[in-house]
Amino acid sequence: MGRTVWFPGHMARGQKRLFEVVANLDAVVEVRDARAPALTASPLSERLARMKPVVLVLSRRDLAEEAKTVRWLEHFRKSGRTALAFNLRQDRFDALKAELQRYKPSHRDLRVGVVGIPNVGKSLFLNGLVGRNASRVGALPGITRGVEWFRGQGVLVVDSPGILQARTGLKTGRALSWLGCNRADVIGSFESCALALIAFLGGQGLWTVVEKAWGVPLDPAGPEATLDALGRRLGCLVSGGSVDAGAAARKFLESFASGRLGRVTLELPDAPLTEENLP
Ligand SMILES: Nc1nc2c(ncn2[C@@H]2O[C@H](COP(=O)(O)OP(=O)(O)OP(=O)(O)O)[C@@H](O)[C@H]2O)c(=O)[nH]1
Ligand SMILES: [Mg+2]
Repeated sequence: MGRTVWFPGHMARGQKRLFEVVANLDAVVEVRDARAPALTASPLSERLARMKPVVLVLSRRDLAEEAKTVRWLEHFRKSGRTALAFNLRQDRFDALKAELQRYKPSHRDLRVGVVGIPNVGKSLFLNGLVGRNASRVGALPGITRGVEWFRGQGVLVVDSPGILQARTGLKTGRALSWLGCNRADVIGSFESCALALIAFLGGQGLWTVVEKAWGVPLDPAGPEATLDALGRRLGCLVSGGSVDAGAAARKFLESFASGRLGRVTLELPDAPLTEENLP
C-alpha cells in the first residue's frame, strides 16, 4: 500500500530533534488551521502537552468563518486550553506574547517552541514573535526542513518542520491536502483529492463558496461532472476541447487551500472530521 500522507526524511529527523530540544523550553505554541482546528492538530500534540504548557494558535482566521472560529475558541476555553486565533499575515500578537510571558523564568529569556503540521503558518508566526523575517515562509508544505533557534524581542524561539503522522487514513490524508497541509500529488493524485473535496463541500452545503466565486454549480451527476465543469470554467482544456482533469483538479485545490475562493470552515467542535465521516 502507498503512503496516505507525505512523510519524507526531514519529518522523522525533525521529530526526533524536536523532542531533544523540548526539555529546554518553557512553553510550546501549537499552530493549527482555523478552518479545521481538530483535523489539523499535530500528531505530537498530546505528547507535548504532557511535557510542557501548550498554547494553541489558530492561523488563517481571515480565511475561516468568523462565527465558527468563535465557537472553536469557546470550545477550547471550556476544555481548559489556552487558544487564540489570528490572521498571521496582519495581526499583532500582543495578547499571546503576554500569555507566553507567564512562563518566563526570572533568571533568563523565555524559550518557546513552535510546532504543527506542514504549512499551517509556524514560520510566519515565529517571525511575528521575534519581530523580523527570520524564518522562511512559503505557500507549499515542507518549507522548514530542520529544527532551528531564533532570537528577538526578549524571546528565544525554535522553529520546527511541519510533521504529519506517518500512518494516517487515506480520507484524512486527502482532507489535509485541501488545506495545503499534505501533498496531493504524493499521496494519490490531484484529481482524487479534488473529487473528494467536491463531494465533501456538496455534502456539507458548502459548495456555495465555490459557486459564488466561480459561478459553477454542483452537477447532480456527481463530482466528476462538477470537476469537468470547473475545468471548462478555468480553461483547463486539451487539444480537441476536452477537459484536462488533472490540471483542473490542481488549480481548484490550490485556489481552495489559499483561501482565494472565500471564507470556509470545514468542521465544528461537535462534529470533528474523522476517517469515518470524510468522503
Ligand atoms: N491568509 C493567511 N495566510 C496565512 C496565515 N498564516 C499563514 N499563512 C500563509 O500560509 C503559508 C505557509 O506559512 P508558513 O509560515 O511557511 O508555514 P509553516 O507552518 O512554517 O510551513 P512548513 O515549514 O512548510 O511546515 C504562507 O503562504 C503564509 O503566508 C494567515 O493567518 N492568513
Ligand atoms: Mg516553516
